[in-house]
Amino acid sequence: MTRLTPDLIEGVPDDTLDLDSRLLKMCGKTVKQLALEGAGVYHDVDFSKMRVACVPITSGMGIIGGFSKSVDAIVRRLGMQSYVTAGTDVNGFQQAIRDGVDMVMMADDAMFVAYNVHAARSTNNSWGTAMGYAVALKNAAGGIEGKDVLVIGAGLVGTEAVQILKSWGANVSVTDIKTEKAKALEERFGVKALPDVEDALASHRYILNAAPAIFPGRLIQEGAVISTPGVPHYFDEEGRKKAKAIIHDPLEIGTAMMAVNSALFSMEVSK
Ligand code: 2YC
Repeated sequence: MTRLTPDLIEGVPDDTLDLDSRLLKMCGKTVKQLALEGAGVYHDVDFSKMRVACVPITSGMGIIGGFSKSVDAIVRRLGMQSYVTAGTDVNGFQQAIRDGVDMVMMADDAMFVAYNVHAARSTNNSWGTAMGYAVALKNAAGGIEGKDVLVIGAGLVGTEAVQILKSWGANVSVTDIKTEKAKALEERFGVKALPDVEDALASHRYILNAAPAIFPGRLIQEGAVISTPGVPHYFDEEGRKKAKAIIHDPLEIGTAMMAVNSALFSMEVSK
């Protein structure tokens, strides 16, 4: 699990990335539309009645400056009501429950969840990031069925992404510097493990990069569509020129996906 740092997320509250206009250009969809699609909903939903509490968690390596504020801003951009609890940890959780919120968002070093109080169910950020970036890739690629897709990274996000892309009928390959991790996914899900990361990248046009790795532009195919939640995030001049689309943000797509999916657990919405 790659841990965010304050500098990576400082622009999230004020949306300095202007993510929606970038996504509209690359995928033809906004963050909210991508998240709804990931939840199987192809029309707008009014989330204004959804009340959310973001609880800062001090365990492990502790609070990340700006993390709760960023989650709060992302959830508000979906149209939900949201606030960061004054208390942290169990204290903050108790405050949220006493306030009668519908959903609690909180993260320790290993897990980030959106907990729907009414449904007593949660969605986590590994699935949310995988789904959000898979939907973005599908839209940017103009559909993914029958297409060769490479997932880089057989960790928590890559493992979810492999399953999602396969379920959509893509020909999925997976690669990881720890080849045994990719092999394990080949055995579990019937996808193809590729031993050499660089060769795999150079031979694919559609890529979901869920690894904390930086790839030189010489490996990027002309016209590549790269959906890449991985941090640190960097593509050199050659890579940026050759790629048709490079879809990235430090936190928003995954958080929006998990918040929308969890909120819908307790909403009557036609699919
Ligand atoms: O500020 C806080 O409440 C901290 N406990 C938050 C820690 C988040 C650690 N996880 C990460 O940095 C990333 C997240 C985007 C989800 C997975 N890794």
